[in-house]
Amino acid sequence: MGEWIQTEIKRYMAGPENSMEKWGDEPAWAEPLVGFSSGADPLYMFYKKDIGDFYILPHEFMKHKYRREYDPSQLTVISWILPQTEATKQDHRKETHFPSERWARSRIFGEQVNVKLRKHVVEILEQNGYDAVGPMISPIWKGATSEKYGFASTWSERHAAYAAGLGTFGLSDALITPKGKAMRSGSVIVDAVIPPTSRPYENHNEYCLFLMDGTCGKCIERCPIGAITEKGHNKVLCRKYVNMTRQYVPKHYGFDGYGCGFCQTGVPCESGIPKKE
Ligand code: B12
Ligand code: SF4
Ligand code: SF4
Repeated sequence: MGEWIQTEIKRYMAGPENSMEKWGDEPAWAEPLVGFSSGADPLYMFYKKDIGDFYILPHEFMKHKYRREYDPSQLTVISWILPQTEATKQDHRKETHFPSERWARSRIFGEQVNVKLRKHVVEILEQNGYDAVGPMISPIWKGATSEKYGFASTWSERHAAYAAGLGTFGLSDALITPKGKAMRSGSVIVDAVIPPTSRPYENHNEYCLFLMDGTCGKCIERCPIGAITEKGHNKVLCRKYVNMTRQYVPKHYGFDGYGCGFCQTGVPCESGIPKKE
């Protein structure tokens, strides 16, 4: 079943829905990575405890949609990584203050593709007799503030991807995956048991050169507002900067959009797991 889902996600992303909505049929995303974690993985309970009580567990999302109880061990969280394309990364590396058009398009039209993919995965699973829910398209997903981590929400796509063996967190907070951290992610929960993908790491910061060895720190230099320091990522400054681009994007590219993500391009972990020098 895992293979079927993986093939279906890749097939959908190779089709016409994966679009920048400009430049002919240019895709918004490169080929996805897919991983699985169990709904009973102790990490999910850890997230609720560590991030905040508002965090919603996989079986709670299912219960809300179908109005019945689920055994967490009979659920699987399907996670995917949508890597930025070479064209987007190339354009964005050159920028230092405002998002390139491709980056801003992947934020808006690319996230619309991500939403359609969540809906598509739910739909094919339901058609095949399974219950399924996309946390980010569930009415109970919302933003929230964590006492420990500041801006957060009731479901974090990156934490699900971490549980599914798809990557570890870096100094900038972004998830570094085998296809790098220039990416967006998504997930869907299903009432089926799919063998979990193994996690080839023990530590949640294992792929970040700075957090493991004190080297690199290139994302600190890439951030135009000093939101990343040796102490980590300042989300308040970051959000301010990202919001500031809401004027630039419509004025220069002609659509309602925004974005920043300089810390995700032009850095050693942009397109893969960085190697020690
Ligand atoms: C709120 C939010 C923001 C906030 C706060 C970001 C944040 N760090 O949480 C602001 C406005 C600042 C923001 C900015 C951006 N965002 Co945003 N945002 C979200 C959103 C909606 C929710 C995130 C959330 O719930 N976080 C929960 C908190 C707890 O996460 P955290 O603080 O990072 O978690 C730390 C702890 O858990 C800690 N930790 C401590 N002990 C342990 C132990 C273990 C075992 C683990 C696993 C972790 C852990 O490590 C983590 C990282 O340091 C998600 C969508 C989603 N639902 O996931 C997108 C999301 C995080 N954003 C995304 C993107 C792309 C961006 C921007 C690049 C904007 C843009 N598009 O141009 C910037 C980049 C900021 C950055 N440096 O990463 C992507 C991230 C992709 C990636 N490569 O990692 C997401 C996942 C959207 C998506 N669908 O892909 N965002
Ligand atoms: S650029 Fe370097 S310091 Fe920053 S997250 Fe990537 S590996 Fe870590
Ligand atoms: S998204 Fe932009 S403002 Fe936020 S940390 Fe990255 S480079 Fe800095």
